[in-house]
Amino acid sequence: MVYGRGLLCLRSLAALGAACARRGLGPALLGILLHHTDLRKSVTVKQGAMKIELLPALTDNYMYLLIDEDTQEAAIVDPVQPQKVVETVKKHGVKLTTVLTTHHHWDHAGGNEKLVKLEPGLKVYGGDDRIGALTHKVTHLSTLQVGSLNIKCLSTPCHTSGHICYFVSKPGGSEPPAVFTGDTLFVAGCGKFFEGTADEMYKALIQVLGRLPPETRVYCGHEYTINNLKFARHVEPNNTAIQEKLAWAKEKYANGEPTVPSTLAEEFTYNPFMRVREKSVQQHAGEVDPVTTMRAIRREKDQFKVPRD
Ligand SMILES: N[C@@H](CCC(=O)N[C@@H](CS)C(=O)NCC(=O)O)C(=O)O
Ligand SMILES: *[C@@H]1O[C@H](CO)[C@@H](O)[C@H](O)[C@H]1NC(C)=O
Ligand SMILES: [Zn+2]
Ligand SMILES: [Zn+2]
Repeated sequence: MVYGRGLLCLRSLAALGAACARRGLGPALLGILLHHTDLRKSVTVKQGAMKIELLPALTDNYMYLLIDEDTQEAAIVDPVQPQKVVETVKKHGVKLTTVLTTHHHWDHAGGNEKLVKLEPGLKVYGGDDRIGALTHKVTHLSTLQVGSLNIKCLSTPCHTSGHICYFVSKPGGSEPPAVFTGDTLFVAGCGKFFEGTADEMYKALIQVLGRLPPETRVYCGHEYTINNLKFARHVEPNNTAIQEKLAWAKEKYANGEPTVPSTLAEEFTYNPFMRVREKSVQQHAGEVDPVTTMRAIRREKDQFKVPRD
C-alpha cells in the first residue's frame, strides 16, 4: 500500500477545537474544523492492473477513484464531493468516463448532478430511478467495462431497494478482485434495513457477496469500523478476531488512516452479520436460524449504545 497525501490526523485537535469553539475562540481554528475531512488521509491501493484511491468525503463517507492502469481510464464510486473528484482525476492525469452509484441516498448520490455538469459526457450507472443524473440503469449481473477492467453489478436490496454493489476484476489478472459495497456491507457491519428485510440482507451478504472469491477486497461506503467492532465484541465477547481487528482499527484511526479495504475472508471471521450461521451469534440472539438471527442482531444494533472503548 502506498500512502498519498500525508496530513497528520489529530483527532484530539478536533476535540480541542470543539471545546475552543464553545469558548468562542478564533475563526482560524474553526477553519481547520470546517475542513475536518482533510484530516482523513487519502490513500492509494495498487492491486495489479487496478489502482484504487480512497477519497474521504463528508464526515465518514468514502468515494473511490478506480483506475485501469492499462488504459488510464477511470471510474468514480459515489462522488458526493464532485470538486474533490475533479482535483483527484487531474492529479492522476486519467480519463474519467464512469460514475458507479451504489444507491440513491444523498451522502452517496448527492454529487452526481454537479459532477456531470463539471465533466460532461460521463456515463452514470445505478440501480434506482431515484439516483440523480442516471444514464445507465443496471440490474443484477449487468456488466460494464472501465478500460480493460470488467465490472459486474450485484443487486443487494435491503438498505435501499435499488442498492447495487460493483465487483471489479481484471480478465486474466492474478491480483485479487475488488467489490464496492456501498451501505450493504461495511467492515464488520452492514447497512440499516431501511427498505428491505432480514431475508434480503441474508441473501445479499451470504449468498451474493459471500460467494465472491474470499480474497476479494472490500471497499465500503463508510468508515464505521470501530463502532461496528464494538458491537461485534458485544455479540461475541470471546472472538479473538474481533479483539485483534478492533485494536488494529483504533491504531489506524488514531493516525487518520482508513481501515478499508478488508477482504471477504476476513469479514467472515469478525462481522456478526456475515456470521449469522455461527452458533455463537445465534446463541447471543436467542435464535436457531440464520435469517431470524440476522433480524435480531440488526434490531439490537439499531439500539446499541457504543461504549467509549
Ligand atoms: N450508526 C451510524 C449512524 C449513521 C447511519 O445510520 N448510517 C447508515 C448509512 S448512511 C447505516 O446504515 N448505518 C449502519 C449502522 O449504523 O449499523 C454511525 O455509526 O455513525
Ligand atoms: C467466554 O469465555 C468465558 C471463559 O472461558 C466463559 O466463561 C464465557 O461463558 C464465554 N462467553 C460466551 C458468550 O461464550
Ligand atoms: Zn445509505
Ligand atoms: Zn451512507
